[in-house]
Amino acid sequence: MAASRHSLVGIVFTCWVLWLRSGRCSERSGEERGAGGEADRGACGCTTSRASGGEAVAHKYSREANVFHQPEDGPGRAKAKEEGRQMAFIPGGVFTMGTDEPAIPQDGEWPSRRVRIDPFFMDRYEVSNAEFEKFVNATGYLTEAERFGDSFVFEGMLSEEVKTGIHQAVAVAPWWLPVKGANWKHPEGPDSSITYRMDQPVLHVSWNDAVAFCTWAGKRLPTEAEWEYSCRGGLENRLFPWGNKLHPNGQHYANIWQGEFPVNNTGEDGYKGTAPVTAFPPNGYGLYNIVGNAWEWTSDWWGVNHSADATYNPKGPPTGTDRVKKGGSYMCHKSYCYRYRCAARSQNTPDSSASNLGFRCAADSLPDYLK
Ligand SMILES: *[C@@H]1O[C@H](CO)[C@@H](O)[C@H](O)[C@H]1NC(C)=O
Ligand SMILES: *[C@@H]1O[C@H](CO)[C@@H](O)[C@H](O)[C@H]1NC(C)=O
Ligand SMILES: *[C@@H]1O[C@H](CO)[C@@H](O)[C@H](O)[C@H]1NC(C)=O
Ligand SMILES: [Ca+2]
Ligand SMILES: [Ca+2]
Repeated sequence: MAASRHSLVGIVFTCWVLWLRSGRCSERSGEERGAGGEADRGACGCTTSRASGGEAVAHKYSREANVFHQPEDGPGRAKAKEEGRQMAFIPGGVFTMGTDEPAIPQDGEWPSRRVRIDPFFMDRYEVSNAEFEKFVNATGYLTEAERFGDSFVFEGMLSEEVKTGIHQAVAVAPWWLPVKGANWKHPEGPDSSITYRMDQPVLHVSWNDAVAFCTWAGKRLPTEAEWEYSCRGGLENRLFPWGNKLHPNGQHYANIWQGEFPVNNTGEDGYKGTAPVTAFPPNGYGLYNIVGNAWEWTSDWWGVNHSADATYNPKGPPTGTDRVKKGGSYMCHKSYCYRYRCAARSQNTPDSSASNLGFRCAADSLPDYLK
């Protein structure tokens, strides 16, 4: 394994230490945000205030919310499948990128700055296993995790058999384990498969793998600015793609972690692992799962020093060691990874294929086959 691939563990470690220091914590609704001072915010956006019982209400509505957006049969299903091959038009405009109230200041979420974006197209959905398989069938492409022979997997997802075979572990971040044979076709190691998850996001793809797929599809990765602009769905200064409340009307709008992190994943949003890329309501631009479900790679190099000056189609630092990923994942909980907000960001080396990394593609104009 390349040494650079350990950066994931470094990030997890930093979070873990701060998490230990700041005490355990639970979800707060968006309205409560800002009430706490800087002092109660850990590196992971951790706070010590308690939840207000919203989870119970959310549980009541989660099935309905999910069923509504996953038509089982008939024209609704056909339409969803059709849309799966399409991209959303994102009108050009000016938006406020980042935030002046960073939940995780050291991630460089701040300052807020005005950014102009040219019109472009964005995949409505995360790239699914089925789409990635089409690419692999057509090109014979071998992902980096397949070539390296391993990838990091969340312990709670592993079988006892796989776990007993692992002797190398990261003592301070025990829930991430390097698993031999884990890759996009075997997300939890050799004894797992994607057979019944073809409509779920492809995982264990590196930045290089994502670029290869998008290029093959006549597309490209979005810049971080394009990603964040499309995440916001036309809303200004909101935490999430749909607004400021995590569970408006008690409904789940994203696949993240419910329960005590990292020991008790209750799956109140309907999913303990990944959800179909068509699950949950779309945002104002018709994008699904832009936060939650799989992390999403962007094209930019990572940097945390942003000018407050207005910019036009910014592309991040000209060079670096890590690439920006956005949107958090089904593993994210506020106590540890409050990164399922549009302004939030994190990083990985381009060759990292850690378990929850996925992507979607963007394009300046629609590829011919989609017209
Ligand atoms: C990829 O190829 C395999 C073997 O020929 C086939 O079974 C599978 O359906 C193909 N996948 C897609 C998405 O076309
Ligand atoms: C997990 O959390 C749920 C809801 O809080 C609780 O009912 C359940 O007992 C917990 N399970 C474990 C193993 O702690
Ligand atoms: C941050 O960026 C500004 C210009 O955008 C530059 O003047 C300053 O030196 C940079 N600071 C660091 C620590 O890189
Ligand atoms: Ca979930
Ligand atoms: Ca996502």
